[in-house]
Amino acid sequence: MKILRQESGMVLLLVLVVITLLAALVTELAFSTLVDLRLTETFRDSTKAYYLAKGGVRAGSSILQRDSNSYDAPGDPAELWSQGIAQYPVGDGVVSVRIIDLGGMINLNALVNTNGSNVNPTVKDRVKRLFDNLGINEGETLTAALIDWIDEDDRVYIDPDTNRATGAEASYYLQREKPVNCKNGPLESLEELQLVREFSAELVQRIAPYVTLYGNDKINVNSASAEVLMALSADPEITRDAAESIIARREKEPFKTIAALAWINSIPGLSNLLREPLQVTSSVYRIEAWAAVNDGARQAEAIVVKDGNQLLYFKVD
Ligand SMILES: [Ca+2]
Ligand SMILES: [Ca+2]
Repeated sequence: MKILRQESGMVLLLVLVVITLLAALVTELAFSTLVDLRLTETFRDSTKAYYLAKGGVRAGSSILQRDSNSYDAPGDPAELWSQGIAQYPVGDGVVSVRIIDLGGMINLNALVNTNGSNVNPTVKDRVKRLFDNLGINEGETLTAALIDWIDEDDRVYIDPDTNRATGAEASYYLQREKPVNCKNGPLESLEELQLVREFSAELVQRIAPYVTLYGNDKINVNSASAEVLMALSADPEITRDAAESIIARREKEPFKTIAALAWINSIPGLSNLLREPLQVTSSVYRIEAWAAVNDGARQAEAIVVKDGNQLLYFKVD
């Protein structure tokens, strides 16, 4: 019965996708017939791909809206959104869609509360541990620099644990060879991180799979990577082995409640991990869509809040 339900779910999903994409194509065709004679083939293909990629994002958000169960676990057969769409033919093009759950990543903007003044100590420790676990030196300095970049004030942050002020505010950023203003507000893109003191392009690339700029300070235990799980607790017993055991367990069956995580009794340090802010759902997702029509190819990216289908960010390249 379970397999049958999943198959009919899959058919429904594809029908939904086709309807959405055809709607995108109709819009595109109304435009392209007008300009067909005046455009080069390449530009016409690229324009068609543009609308298809946008349609792909719309299809992705429709798929996400269909997810109504009580947990979010990428890779679980019941989580149709996580299967994405690979090379789906539409008209004379193809479109692919990928939906990424951001709830298992550490939200860097949660280092500072939303009014821009108070540091969240739980997230601060988490970010520091992530740097340490990834073998990145000066985790304390990097974390403090991030806090000062995001917090609204101009005072260099003093870490209460070490009593050290290793961050940087306007006076540092304005004296740089290429002066910039200290943001004193939330990060808007991962590229922006390269402006923060001591953050190189390589470092940003290294942390990118584990961090997000959206959501709250809760981590979805159904989608967190081993690196993120290890960064959650100060307990040294939450080793890579312990994190891998949690991942192996959820691959058999996703955690439908946090209590279900507590039932695994073979993991050392689990009781300390359970004191951290955890959840089994995710609210924010990134939708990536690629479309190609002959030689024209475009890609679109959106960040959406599943509840209420709220769009936080959208870009087509
Ligand atoms: Ca779900
Ligand atoms: Ca600041």
